[in-house]
Amino acid sequence: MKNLKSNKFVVRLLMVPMLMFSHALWAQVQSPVIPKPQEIAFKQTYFNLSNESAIQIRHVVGQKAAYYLQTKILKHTGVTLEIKKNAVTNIIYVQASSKELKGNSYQLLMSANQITVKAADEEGFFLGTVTLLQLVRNTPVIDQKLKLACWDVSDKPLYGWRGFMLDESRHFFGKEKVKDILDWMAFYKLNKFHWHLTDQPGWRIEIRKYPRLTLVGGIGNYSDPLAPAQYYTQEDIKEIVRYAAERYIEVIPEIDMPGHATAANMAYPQFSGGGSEKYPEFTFNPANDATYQYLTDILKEVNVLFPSQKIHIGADEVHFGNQHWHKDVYVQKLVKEKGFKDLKEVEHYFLNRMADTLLKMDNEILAWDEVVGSSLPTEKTTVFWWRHDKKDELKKSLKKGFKTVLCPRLPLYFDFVQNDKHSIGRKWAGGYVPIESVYNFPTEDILNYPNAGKLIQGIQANLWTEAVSTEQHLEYMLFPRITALAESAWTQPQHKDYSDYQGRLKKHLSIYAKEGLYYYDPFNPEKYNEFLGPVQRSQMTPGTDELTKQEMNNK
Ligand code: TNX
Repeated sequence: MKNLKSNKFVVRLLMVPMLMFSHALWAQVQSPVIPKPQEIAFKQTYFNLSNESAIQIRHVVGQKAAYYLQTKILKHTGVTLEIKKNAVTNIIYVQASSKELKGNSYQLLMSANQITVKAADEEGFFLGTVTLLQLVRNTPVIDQKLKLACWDVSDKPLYGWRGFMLDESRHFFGKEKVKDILDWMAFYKLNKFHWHLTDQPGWRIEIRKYPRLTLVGGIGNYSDPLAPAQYYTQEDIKEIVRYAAERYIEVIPEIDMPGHATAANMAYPQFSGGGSEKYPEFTFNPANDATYQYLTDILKEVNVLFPSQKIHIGADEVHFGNQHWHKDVYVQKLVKEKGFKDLKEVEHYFLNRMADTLLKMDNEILAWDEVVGSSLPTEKTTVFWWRHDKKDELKKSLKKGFKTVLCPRLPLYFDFVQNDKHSIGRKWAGGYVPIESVYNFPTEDILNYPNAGKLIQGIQANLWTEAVSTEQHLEYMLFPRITALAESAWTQPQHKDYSDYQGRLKKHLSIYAKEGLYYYDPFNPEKYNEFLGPVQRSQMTPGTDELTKQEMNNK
């Protein structure tokens, strides 16, 4: 008896190192998933995905996700998955959740003969499916077969606003590129596409009531003022909105006002409020009633095209080009009548009137952080904090009770360079945007501001395109920083770990290489050179230190 006991003891003793050893082996299998899920554990087994596998939909809310999975698996692996009513083995179930899964949370449970996606709603199913697709795209395909490592995943997002903004006024990229970006956004669980469609060089959205906005205002771009008109027709817009919606991405248009209006003013000069020497015809006229009718008509069309019930009305940098307001008889008359102290009050008057238009259409008001000092209704307004050097504006936004999205230049402007040696793109007093700084955002000080927990909706990266004129350069600025953005927006800070992320990132760089993307490789900066497109440094006015200084003086 005694002997038996001690034998058992020896066996146990032997098992400890054996287990430790096998555990160490398994531990080397690293999850490739970005953004990192809340919980993910390796199941020490594999699922063979092939044409013999099938999908079974156990609840109607999983239907769209199942179709997305089918088509994406075909696209990326060549494997054809059928949807079957009765299949017993080697099956992917998309099934309704047990009640405990709320909102966008999902579970992905994998074993050698079945994979189950559980969620409470359509979006949750989609997000779970995306995690599975990341596993698929990180697994080699041999003869239409994949040996998928199995994981149990339980996941939900940190923030509801996981955004990316693209400026297509400065340079126009077009539908196909935008769809490509939406695909990558979906792959990284980003869910808000902020579309900057109007600015100085070009107006890019068709408005039926005012056709000259695109026919005239669409001419030119930042590199070439005479480039033929480029813009999105209303049909194009609907196509993009639909494409995004299939990926659970909401599209938010930005119609910038009262500044950055130069292109519109080329088309309809009667609504111009003039500009400054450096920024001619930069503003809409805030003292002309007809301007409000005109802009309201425009926003009414925009509202129809975008189901998000949110319109971003810019409101940034008005002081760059409102000097003419000092001389304009109508503006001066308005100032006297209303007893305004300065042009800032004129700006607020303009904003309040445009906010009325949006609120009447049941739209939310979105604007850059210049509106923090205004009296816009806090519960209906979201402020985009972008001036990283003005943390007080962020504090004020939160203090006043504005919903707030964080998108500070440093580190969330993707038109800033990502390597000190790079020169095509912005820097701010020597500061730039390496991937690690994106990963480490938001910093603790910000998260501890009063009301931060309640009012910060999420984070967003902005890609301004003064210096970005080609698809390849766009890719270079976006990849791989988009992965750090995604993890910062999705993953709880306590689960973030830069060196673990770097391991996963390497796997994603391989996907980019396979897809032929022109990406920046932070592990091997010389791999692809900074892209030297047609825009030279001397042409990048708003990106240069010259503007930086001006901005600093003005603010
Ligand atoms: C500031 S961010 C701008 C843009 C420029 C960008 C360049 C903001 C609200 N305005 O008009 O494109 O800097 O980095």
